Amino acid sequence: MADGATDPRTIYLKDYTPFPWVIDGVDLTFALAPRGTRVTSRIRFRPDPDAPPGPFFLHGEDLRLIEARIDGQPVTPTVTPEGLTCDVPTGPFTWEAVVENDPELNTRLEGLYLSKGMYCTQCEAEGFRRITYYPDRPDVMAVFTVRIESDLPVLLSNGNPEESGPGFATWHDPWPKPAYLFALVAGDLVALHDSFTTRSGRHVDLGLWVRPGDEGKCAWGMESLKASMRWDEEAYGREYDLDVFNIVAVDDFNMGAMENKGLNIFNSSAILASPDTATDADYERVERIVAHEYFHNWTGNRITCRDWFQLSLKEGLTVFRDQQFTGDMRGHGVKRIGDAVLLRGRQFREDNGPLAHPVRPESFVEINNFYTVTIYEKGAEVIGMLKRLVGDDGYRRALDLYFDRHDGQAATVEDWLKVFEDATGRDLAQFKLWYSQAGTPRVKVEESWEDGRYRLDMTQTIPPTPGQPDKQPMVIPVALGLLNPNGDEVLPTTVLELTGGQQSFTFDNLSARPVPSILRGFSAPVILERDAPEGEAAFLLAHDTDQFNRWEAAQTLARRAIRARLDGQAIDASWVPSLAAALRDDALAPADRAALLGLPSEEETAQALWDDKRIPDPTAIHHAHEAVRDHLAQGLRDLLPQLHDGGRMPGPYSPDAKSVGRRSLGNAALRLLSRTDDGVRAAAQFAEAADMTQSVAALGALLAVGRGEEQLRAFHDRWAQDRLVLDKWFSLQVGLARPEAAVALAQRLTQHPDFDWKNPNRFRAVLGALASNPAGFHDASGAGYRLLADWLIRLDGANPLSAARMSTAFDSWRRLDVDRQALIQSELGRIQAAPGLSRDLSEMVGRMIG
Ligand code: 0A1
Ligand code: ZN
Repeated sequence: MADGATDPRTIYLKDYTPFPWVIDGVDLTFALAPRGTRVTSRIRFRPDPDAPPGPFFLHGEDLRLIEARIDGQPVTPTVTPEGLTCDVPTGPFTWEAVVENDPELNTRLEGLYLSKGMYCTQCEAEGFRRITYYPDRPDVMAVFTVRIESDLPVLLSNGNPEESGPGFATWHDPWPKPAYLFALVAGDLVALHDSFTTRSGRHVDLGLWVRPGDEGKCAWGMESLKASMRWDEEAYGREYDLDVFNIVAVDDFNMGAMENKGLNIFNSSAILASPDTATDADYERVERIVAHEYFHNWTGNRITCRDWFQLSLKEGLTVFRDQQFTGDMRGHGVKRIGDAVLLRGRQFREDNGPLAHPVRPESFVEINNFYTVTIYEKGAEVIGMLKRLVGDDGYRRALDLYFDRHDGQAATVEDWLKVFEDATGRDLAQFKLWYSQAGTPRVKVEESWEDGRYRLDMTQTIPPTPGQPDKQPMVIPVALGLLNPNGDEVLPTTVLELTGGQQSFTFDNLSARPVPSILRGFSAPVILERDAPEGEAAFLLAHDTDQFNRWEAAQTLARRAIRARLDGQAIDASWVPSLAAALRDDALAPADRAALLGLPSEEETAQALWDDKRIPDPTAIHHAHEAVRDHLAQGLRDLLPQLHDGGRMPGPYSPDAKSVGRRSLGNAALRLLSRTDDGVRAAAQFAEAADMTQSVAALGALLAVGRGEEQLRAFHDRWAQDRLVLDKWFSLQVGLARPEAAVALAQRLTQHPDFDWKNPNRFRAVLGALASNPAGFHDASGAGYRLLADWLIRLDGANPLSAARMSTAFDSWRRLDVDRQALIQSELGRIQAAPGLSRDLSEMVGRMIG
């Protein structure tokens, strides 16, 4: 890793050694208090006959050790800031400790903390060591029994409830688990209760716990949970394995949610939804994250990771599973398009910058910095490729074997690939490079046609990344279809396996030169380089049978239009008519048509320019995108009103896929319409809106054309008491602000009485939204950089994990002009020099500076 080599705190995959003891049981008692929560632990250790002996070391951070005993006898361990060591007997022994910590002072939101009077934990990745002394590593799995003492009415932990009475409750989790899956919640909470019967007949009590007042926002989360439970049984044969499953919503949370065994804890933004407060996108996000966390019960919890280098083993696989689920629920075509947009916008950026790392990193300083789009989304892509290569049946056999062979274990990427080799007989030695080589492969395709023979010559190159100057060719599944010039498909989708640096594929007996549809379904996370002949994209937009590539053709045309504007050239006159024809095609679902209206992001344009050895100017890119939108709005003027009207639906709000699709097409049309109608339709929609989807879409359409002041005020007044909606109020205006106004606005909003910088959602709603407004953030004055750096330094003192995550906004600095580079470098230097900088943020800045 870039800077890993020089940081003495670096941890390496190659240094893995097993823990020398096995744990036969853990008993924990929590006497909860805002300050001085007492945690009493009783842990039964036994030497592991399979592991080499070593020193007895327990992790522990920011704890006050009150007393420690071994087999009942007081001991005096050697305590350091990272943990403790102690002389222990050679045989089995019982360790007991009493420690104290202060949830009220915990602003990091790792370990045990208080959020609005509610006790809550977050232990992944290394938070348990902030609760008590423990071998806090994922390969140490144990059965936990937990007693919670508190006057709060609701006391929850993992597993099944045992006893409870006034002021206490006990929980027992029969499934051995690593400490990162531990959870505890205590608060004045109310629940939506439901139940689920597994296919083998186990009755499971389901509870979704929220703060009083949020009861009305639970139904969708519960529906999503039941759908996920059913789906995992049907698609993977996986049943739930406890008597209860609880979900808790918490307002202060660093990430989306956490898969603690039997007690998932959610950022309230990822679980609460009601028609008047949540948009279609929020509903989809709730459904996806509920599924993701639930699916972890098998991929992550029953089978966990040997060490944190294997993080993608659970995350890549669980993302892949949630993608399959969402595809089944909402349509595979749109889902794949959404995933590709995310991958290109964020993962390709990461892969091609200073933070690039393999799906399985080889070193890290702070593991929290590796919960990345590469580990998650590229990790999921790697599994998608594996499935494409071995086929659906092979995939299912391999997964059955995986669950069979590794249930109850802490596994590795090697274990994972081995089940595929054993179940399918395929050699995956070369495929494994996807786990060790960082960087986005580029596949160059050239074609030739002679005597009825069509040939595709493919070349793959993988650019150098930090610490990896040279790369070997990988296995790249390239899904291909061929079309006749009349539009008929002559070769249905076929997966070509590109394994060499250069390789040719030939197709015989064709009556005419075909039109290729390459990388169908985005069959591999690569960048396709090809000089397509004139007219090909428009042809594919009209005829391709592959939904993804039909969309891709529209993207290609849009990219060309953007490029033309950037270079001061005229936009191809055939673009709008060919797009209009597709938009009129009633055979295409509204959701698919909405996707066709989406332009590539400004970030994607910047990447493409950089690939062409040009220096992207965020301001110029923004203006080119705006001009292209104006051009579209003009060209589609006659069609847009009817598309917009189609999104208006009578009756109560429903988040089903069909309704969402109609609204998304209607609102995509509205966005464009507002450029030519003085915002009249958007203002009307805002005034009439009966749900948050229509309201936010209208407000966004107004803000995007520099209007909406009055509506913004009304929106704030109406929703001043709703934290989640207020987050939207903050982020919408910053994200859509004109480039020259964005920084000043963000700055002003950080002074707003509702700006609560210690709440990660609110911090992100302002500073994250600024970073997502590239032309605003990259304002040539450097004011955006300064504002973000100021706030990162401040946030780092309270919440290093979130500060480090947000710092990635700077990771594209090398592709900017020298003036902007100098401005960012000076801000990164300023952060680096800040006194008491966290390990989290210093690692990120170090890697970015390189
Ligand atoms: N495993 C969770 C992600 C997660 C990671 C770290 C957290 O806190 C530091 C919280 C959640 C998931 O994949 O959903
Ligand atoms: Zn996950």
